[in-house]
Amino acid sequence: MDFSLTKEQEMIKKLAGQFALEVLETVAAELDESHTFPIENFKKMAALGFTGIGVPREYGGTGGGAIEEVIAVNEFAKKCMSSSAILSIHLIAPHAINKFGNEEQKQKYLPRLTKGGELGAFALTEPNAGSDAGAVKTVAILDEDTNEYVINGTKCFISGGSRADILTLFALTQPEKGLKGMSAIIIEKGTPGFSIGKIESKMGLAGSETAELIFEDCRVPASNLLGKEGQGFKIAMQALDGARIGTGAQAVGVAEGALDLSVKYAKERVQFGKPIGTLQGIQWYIADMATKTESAKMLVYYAAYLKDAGKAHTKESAMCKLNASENARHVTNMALQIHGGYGYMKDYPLERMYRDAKITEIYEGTSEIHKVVIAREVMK
Ligand code: COS
Repeated sequence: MDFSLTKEQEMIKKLAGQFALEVLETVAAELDESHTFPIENFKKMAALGFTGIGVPREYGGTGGGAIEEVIAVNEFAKKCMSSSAILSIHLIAPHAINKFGNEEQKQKYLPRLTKGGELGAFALTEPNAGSDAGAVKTVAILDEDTNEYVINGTKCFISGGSRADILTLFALTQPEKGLKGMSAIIIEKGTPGFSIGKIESKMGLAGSETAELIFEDCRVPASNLLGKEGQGFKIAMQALDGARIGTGAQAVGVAEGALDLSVKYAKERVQFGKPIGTLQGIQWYIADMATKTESAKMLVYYAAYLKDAGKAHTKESAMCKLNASENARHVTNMALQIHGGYGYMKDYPLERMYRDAKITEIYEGTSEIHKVVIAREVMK
């Protein structure tokens, strides 16, 4: 068993770490304060090849797979969770098109979503279809005269949805069949009948815009169907199996960032005449944080390895996301505690990291849903 990274993976780690330090960290607090989506930084990610990870070079991507995605997302999250979420969530669209799209769709959309710097989004959730993703009500009915789908419905909580250029939308093409009548459709920004509704004000992850998307008699060519009619739910589930590894990588990253800051602070902060890091109470915190983070990381890498090896990874992706997200909440909480009053102040990044970490227990499927998925897989 070899745990070392390849030369190329080491290079990605170095580049991502440098970019996170020099570009992402400098704006992290400001994005959080101003609730601004860092579109310019997203373009820079594209120029460096991060937005094409997992997409073959012939379609404008940078190759690699889940391991490379984990490395980049993880490095970004150490410094700015919003930016890491933006990359991780963006990648769902090109990965879904790469896996389920036909040749024409791949050639049309992938170069734009990779080196082209266009943003992708994944539009599944609706007001009454959150954990119960199969309860989607948005419809896409084929108009046989024009060979277009006519889409009507509302999506909510769509990360990056207000900024996305190309979205994978999940809608019922045969509503009478329920989730078996769900299909995946590619839709572009600016399509008549597609508008942006409410932009949410959130507890954390403020740099990643979360939006309501409204479809009113929105027409898209039938050729935008991704995969086959009725395959939509399975496409969504498989896309989430991959995306949850990315969320695990975000969670590990924010925990590592919080641990790094805590170690530094514990060495520098003097109380009772000595650095607080010499106190056993603080050392126990640090030991717990490091152990939780390292074990979470192992599970994330294992799930990524399985995905890249083309092996089943539904269970491991759910496990790594469940474990890493709960760990991130614990670790950022302990880090905040070590920093005491300073941790609670906005002058320090800990309170932001704590708020940002919380979302990893909710989006891409709640912890409770992951337990359902894991139990089903274990008891198969
Ligand atoms: N990969 C491939 N197929 C899958 C799958 C997966 N990971 N998970 C389920 N399926 C298939 C099932 O095999 C079943 O197909 P058949 O009828 O042919 O056997 C079909 O999809 C329906 O699956 P199931 O009966 O398990 O659906 P449920 O309605 O019980 O829902 C859960 C399954 C709860 C797992 C699903 O709704 C879910 O993941 N919810 C959370 C959604 C989420 O993560 N939202 C976040 C928003 S996106 S940011």
